[in-house]
Parts: sequence; C-alpha cells; structure tokens
Amino acid sequence: MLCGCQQAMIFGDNRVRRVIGAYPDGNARKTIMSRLALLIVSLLFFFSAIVASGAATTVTIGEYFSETDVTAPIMINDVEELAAATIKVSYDPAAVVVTAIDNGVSGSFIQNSQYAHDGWVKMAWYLVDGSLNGDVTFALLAISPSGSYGDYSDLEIEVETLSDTEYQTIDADIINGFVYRGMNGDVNADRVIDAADSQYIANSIAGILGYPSKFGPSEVSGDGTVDAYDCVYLARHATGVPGYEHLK
Ligand SMILES: [Ca+2]
Ligand SMILES: [Ca+2]
Repeated sequence: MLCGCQQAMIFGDNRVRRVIGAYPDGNARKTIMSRLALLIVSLLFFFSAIVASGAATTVTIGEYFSETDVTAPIMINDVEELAAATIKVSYDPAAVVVTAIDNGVSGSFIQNSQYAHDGWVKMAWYLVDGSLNGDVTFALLAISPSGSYGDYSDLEIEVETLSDTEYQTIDADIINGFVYRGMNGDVNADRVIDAADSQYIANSIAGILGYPSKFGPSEVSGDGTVDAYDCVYLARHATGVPGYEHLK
C-alpha cells in the first residue's frame, strides 16, 4: 500500500507512468520502526553481554626479578562474595621451589606442599559464614631459588574452584607470573645487558637448541609477547637510544 506522500506522474490518459518515492503506509512504517527498535535493543544487549562476559575478577601472583627469596602473594582482585577457592601454582623446580605457604585469608585453609620439590603446591579454602569482597590476599608463597643465576620459571596459576556464598562459580581472568633470577633484559645471564641478549632472544624465537624461552626477561617492550621487536627494543636500550631507557 502507498501512503499520501507518494508521488505519481499522471498523464492525460489517467495512467500512472511512474511512481516516485513510494513510502509504506502508517501501519507498515510502525512495524518497520518497531522492528528497528527491537534490532537496536538486541544489538545493545548483545554487546553489553560481550562486555559483561569479560570477567572483572582477576587472580594474579606477580612477576619477580630477584637473586634471592621472594614472597609472592596470590591475589584475587575485584571479587564479590568470595566464599571458597582452590588454587594450584606450578613452577619449574629446577629454578625455584616454594618453601612456605601462609594463608592470607581467615577460615578453613588447607595447604598441600607435599609436591613442592616436584614443582607444584595447592591450597583449598572455604568460609562457612560470610564472604570476602574487593581485593583479597589469598595466600603468600615464599619462593626460593633452587638453581643458579639466570634460571627462570613461570608461575602458572590453575583455579580449580572460585565460588560465591551460593557456591556458584565466579568467573576470573588468570594472570600468570614468573621468577627470573637475574636482571630484566639480561637473558643470557652474564650480568650485562647488551647485543648478546638481543641475539639470545632471536635464537630463542628461532627455536635454536640451547636457548630456552625466558618470557620474563625477554618481553622488554611491554606488549605481552616475545618477538623480534624485543630484540630491537633491547638493542636500542643497550646503545642508549632515547625513548628506550625503560625495560618494561
Ligand atoms: Ca646479558
Ligand atoms: Ca614484546
């Protein structure tokens, strides 16, 4: 159907030769508008769902450059109504070992350090009453070096349980850490930061035998990945190029 805004070219023989700008009538327009509104609402809901699915809660352990013992807190940040958690931390026992675990939370806290020298520890905790909110220090791990200068280990977090008071799972983003027994950027562990470290990273990227990947001291550009840019960044840092003073 055509509405009153239609334009037609009517000639002497009363035959419509062409219809210009034929628009839907009022009802059809309402239908289209309501469908458009529904589409917009659906899109808004879809995108808000995507944003909401990015968990606000994080579980972290930290990044360390140290030749001596470190204390690594396991943090559960931006959490609401936390009531139970089971968290495992794995590492390379040839480089580091967890020597002690302190509970950062009150309540029933069970720690398993029987396998600390095999490269992992696990902690289980729950509250019978109440809950924790905000930034929670779940546990403190005392980590000692077990090898020599230049040893490196990832600190990998595995969250087996993270629950609220209704025992519903709390979604969380896990941010793993590392311990490097040396300086940031001194990847080849000769206590000097120079072109040889850039070469080490390049060799490691290429998978050459004898150049194991060391994410911590190799990721100097701060973009979260180890690639050729880190070789360039480190070389520029070593030669004093302005803008590359800071290793991320
Ligand atoms: Ca070096
Ligand atoms: Ca990088």
